[in-house]
Amino acid sequence: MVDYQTSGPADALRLACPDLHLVTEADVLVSHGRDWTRFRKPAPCAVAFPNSVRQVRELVTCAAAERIPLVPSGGRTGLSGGAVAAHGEVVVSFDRMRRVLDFDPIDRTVTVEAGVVTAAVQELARAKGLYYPVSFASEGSSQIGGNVATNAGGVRVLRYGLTREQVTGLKVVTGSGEVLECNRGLVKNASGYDLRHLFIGSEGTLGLIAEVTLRLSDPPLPSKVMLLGVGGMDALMKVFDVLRADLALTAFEFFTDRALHHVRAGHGLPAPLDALCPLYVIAEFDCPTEIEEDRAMAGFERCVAQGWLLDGVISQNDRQVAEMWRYREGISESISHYPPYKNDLSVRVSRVPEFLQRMDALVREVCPDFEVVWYGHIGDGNLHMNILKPAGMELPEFESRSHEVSEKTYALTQSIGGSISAEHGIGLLKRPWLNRVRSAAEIEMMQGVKRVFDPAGIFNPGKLL
Ligand code: 2HG
Ligand code: ZN
Repeated sequence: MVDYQTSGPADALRLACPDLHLVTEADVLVSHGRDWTRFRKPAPCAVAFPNSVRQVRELVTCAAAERIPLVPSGGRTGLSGGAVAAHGEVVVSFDRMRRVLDFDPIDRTVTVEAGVVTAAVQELARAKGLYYPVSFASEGSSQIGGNVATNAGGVRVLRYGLTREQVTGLKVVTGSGEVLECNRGLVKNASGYDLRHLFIGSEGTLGLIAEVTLRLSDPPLPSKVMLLGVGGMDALMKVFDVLRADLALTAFEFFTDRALHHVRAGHGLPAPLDALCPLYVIAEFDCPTEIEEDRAMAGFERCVAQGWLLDGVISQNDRQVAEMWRYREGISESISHYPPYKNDLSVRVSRVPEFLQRMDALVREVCPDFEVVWYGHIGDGNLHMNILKPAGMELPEFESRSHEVSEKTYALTQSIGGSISAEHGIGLLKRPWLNRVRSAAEIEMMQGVKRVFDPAGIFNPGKLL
C-alpha cells in the first residue's frame, strides 16, 4: 500500500520540483497511462514531463522520499503493458527530452536524450552518411529510451543485432537519485561489471534512462527484397538455409495466409503474388551487382524445384521495396482492433522447424475455435503468435481463455529452451510466466539487483519481477 506523506503524489511533486511540468488532465492521464495493449485501464494520478537530467533527478529524489511509484513512458508502443499505469502511479514521460546532444564523426556515435524518436535517429545517421540499423513498424513514434529499456529488436536483428548491440553509453538516474554515466561511448572498457547492460532490457525497473549514446554503422549496400510464397511450415527454414548460404541476408521475415488476409483488408493492398500460398517470406539481401541478383534467382529456382517455394517476386526499385515491406510491417496494426492476445516467442534458430511443427499441432488442439495469426522474424528464431478475440466474447473471458493457451504454449517453449518474450518484454502481461524461462535462483538475483538500484521500489512496480 502506498503511504503518501503529503496530501497526494502530485502535490508532493509540485512542492519538491516547482519547475517540473506536471499534468493531471483526464485525457493526458489516459493517453500517457497506457501503451498499445488494451487489457488494463489506465489510471495514473499525474504525468510528469521533465525537460532535463536535473529535473529527472529532482523528481526521482522526491518520489523515493515519498514512496511515489513512477512508470517510465516512451512512445508507448509496447505490447506487454510495461508502460501501463493502472494504479495511481505517476507516469514519467520523456516527450520534452528530445534533444540531439552530440554527433561524433570520428567515434561514429550519436548521443541523444531519451525522448528522441527512433526514426529521427535513423534520419540523423542517414544525413551524416551513416546508418542506424534498428528498424520496426512503430519506429515513427517509439522513443530511444524505450527502445533501450526493452532492448528493442525489429526486422534486421539477423544482420545487426538488437538495440543492446548499438548502445555504447547511457546516462541513468537510479532510485537513490544517483546519476550514472555507463561506459561513456567506449569501444573497449574492461573495468568490471558493465552496468549499461543491466539497464538495457530492464523495462524501467532499475532507473530512468535519460541519455543514450548509440553506435552508427556503415551505410548499407544497395539491397533487394524478394517476396516469396512458401509451400508450408516444413519448407520455411529450408528456404532460409538455401538463401542464407548464397546471399548476405539482412532480413528474413515470414507471415501466414491469414496474416496476409488481414493486412490486405486493413490497408487495401492487392494480392502480392498470383499464387495463393500458406506462408509468405520477405527476404532482404545485399545486392550491389547483378551477380547477387543472379544468385538470388538461382536459389529461388532451386527452392521451386524442391517444391518449397510456389511463387515469388523480386524488387526492381525502391517503391517496390516499400510496397513489399508493407505486407509484413502492416500486419500488427491491421489486427489491433480485435484486440489480439499477443505471444512473442523465441527459440534457437536450429529448433525453429520443430518448434513451428509442435506449435501448429498445439494450437489446432487447444484453441481450434480461435483465429490465430502468425508472423515474425523467423530468421532469428522469433515468432509472433496473435490470438484474435472473437466478436461477441467479452474481454475478460477472452483473456482467461488465452491464458490457458499460454500455459501450454509456454510449457512447450520452455521444453525446447526458448523464451516467452523475444523482444516485447515481460511487462505486466507476461509477468505470471516469468518463472517459465528464468529459474527461481535467477529471479531472486534479479530482485536483489532491483533492490540495489531501486531501494525504495519506486520504478515500475508490478512489472517484470
Ligand atoms: C512486429 O514484428 C512487431 O511486427 C509487433 O514486433 C508484433 O504485433 C505483434 O505481435
Ligand atoms: Zn517483432
